[in-house]
Amino acid sequence: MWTKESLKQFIEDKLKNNKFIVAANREPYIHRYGVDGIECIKPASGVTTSLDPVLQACNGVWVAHGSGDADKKVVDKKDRVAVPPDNPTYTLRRLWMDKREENGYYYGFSNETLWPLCHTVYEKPKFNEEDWNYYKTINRRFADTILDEIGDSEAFVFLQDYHLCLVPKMIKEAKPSAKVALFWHIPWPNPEAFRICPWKKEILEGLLGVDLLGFHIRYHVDNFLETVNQTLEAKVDKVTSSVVFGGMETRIRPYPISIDYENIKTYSKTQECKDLSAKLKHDLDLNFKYLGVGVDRIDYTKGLVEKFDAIDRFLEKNPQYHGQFSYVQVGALSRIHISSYKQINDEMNSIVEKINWKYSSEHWVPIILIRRHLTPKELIALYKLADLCIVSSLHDGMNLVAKEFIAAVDDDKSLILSQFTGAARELPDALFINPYEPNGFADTIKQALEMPKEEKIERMKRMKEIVAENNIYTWAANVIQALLKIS
Ligand code: ADQ
Repeated sequence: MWTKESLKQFIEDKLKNNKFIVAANREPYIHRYGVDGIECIKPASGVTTSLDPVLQACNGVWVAHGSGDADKKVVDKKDRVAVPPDNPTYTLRRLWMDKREENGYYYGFSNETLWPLCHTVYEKPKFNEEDWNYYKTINRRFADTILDEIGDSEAFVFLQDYHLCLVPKMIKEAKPSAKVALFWHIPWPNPEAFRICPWKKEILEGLLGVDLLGFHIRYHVDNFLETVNQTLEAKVDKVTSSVVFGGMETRIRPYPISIDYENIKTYSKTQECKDLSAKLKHDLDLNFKYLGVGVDRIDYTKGLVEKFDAIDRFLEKNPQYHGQFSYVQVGALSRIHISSYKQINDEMNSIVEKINWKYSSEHWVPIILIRRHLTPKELIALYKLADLCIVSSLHDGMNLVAKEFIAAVDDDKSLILSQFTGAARELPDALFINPYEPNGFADTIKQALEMPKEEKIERMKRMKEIVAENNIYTWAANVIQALLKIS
C-alpha cells in the first residue's frame, strides 16, 4: 500500500534530476484579506484536495492562477510563495490574469463551454469565440510560466483538468524532452456530445501533446478514444489504449483518484476531532436522533435539488421520522458569476425553505444549510456526527466526498451514492440511487436508516479497505510509474 512516505522516497529515487511541476487553474492555498489581516484558506475543490498531499510528499512546484485578493502581497519577485503556510514543503508559483481574461478563459470557455459539454446533465454549452480566444491566451501564459520553471532542467510536468487543454502541445513544441501527463478530473462525454464543439480539433490536438492522459474510469477512456477516432486523422489503437498523432504517441489510461485516507482516519480518532464534533453539534443546534450529511460545491451537476426533493418525499412517506431525522448540507458557493449557478443556488434556497416550512416543529428543523467554507478538520468532525452521507450527483468524474466520508466515520454508517459518479464503479457496497427518480431515492434513505447494524458494518468495512488501498498516493504513484516507463 502506498503512503506519503513511500511516495516521497519513490519520487526522490526516481525523479532525482528532474523538476516535478504540477499546473492547475486553482491554487491549493489562497491568501485574502480578513478581519485580522491576511489569512490563508484552502479552496473547496476536488483537484486541490487530491493534489496537495502529493505535492507535500515530493517538494515540487505548483503553477496556478493567483485568485486571492492578497495573493500578490505574499509572493516574491518570481511570484512564488512557499506552502503550506504552517509547514512549507513545496513552492506555489502564481500567474495573474485581469478580469476580462478570467471572465473569458475561466467563467466563459472553461465553465460555460467545456464543463457542460463534458457533463451529461442537459445544460447547453455556450460557444463564444471571444471566450475561446481568451482561453488560448491564458493557456499560452500557463505554458510560458511552466517553461520558465523548467528552465534548462529536465522535467516531469503533471497538468490538471479541462482548463489547460492546449498547454501540452505548447510545452512539447518548446521542450520535446519534457515528460508531460494530464489528468482529466471530469467525465469525457461520448463522441455525439463532443462533436458539437466548434473547436473540437484544436482541443484534441492540444491534449494529444501529452505522453500520458488519465481519466478516472475506463468508460471515459473509451469515450475519448472513440472521439479522437471520429474527429482526427490519427492512429487510434483501442487494444493498447493509445493514439499516434503528428508522430507522437499518447497513452490513455484510467486512474481512479482518491484521498489521503490515513490522514483523515487518524484525525477522526483524535480527542480534538471529538471536541470539534461536539462544538459543531452545539453551534448548529443539531437536535436529532439520526443525521444525514452532504458536502458539495453548489453546482447544477451535483443533484442538490433532486436530493432535497427525495428528502421531502422521504419525510412525506415516513412521518415517524419527523423530529428524528435532520440533514446538514454544506454548500460552498461556486462560479457565482455564471447565471446557471446563481439559478441553482436560488432554487436550492427556495426548496430548502419550502421543506423546512412544511415540516419543522418547535424543536426540529429537517434541513440545515451551512453556507460557509469549512476547514478540512471541521469537515471530518461533521462527517463523524452523521449516520449517513448522500452524494446525489447527476454526473461526476469521481466524487471525493464519498471517499472522505468512508475514511472519517465509524463502521456502522451508510453511504448513499449516485450511480452516475465515477466512485460508484469502485464502491459496490454503497447504496445506489438514481437521483432522477425521487421515489426510489426516498426509499433508499429509509433503507439506509433501517438496515441491520451488522450489514452496515460489513459494507462499510469493505469500502474502507478499497479506499485505504487505492488512496491518493497510489493514484499519484501509478501515474508517475506509467510516465517513467515512457522512453
Ligand atoms: P469537484 O466537482 O470539486 O471535483 P468533489 O470530488 O466532491 O467535487 O470534491 C470537492 C472537494 O471540495 C471535497 O474534498 C470536499 O470536501 C471539498 N468541499 C466541498 N465543499 C466544501 C466546503 N463548503 N468547505 C470545505 N470543503 C468543501 C472535481 C470533479 C470530481 C472529482 C474531483 C477530483 O468534478 O468528479 O472527484 O475533481 O478529481
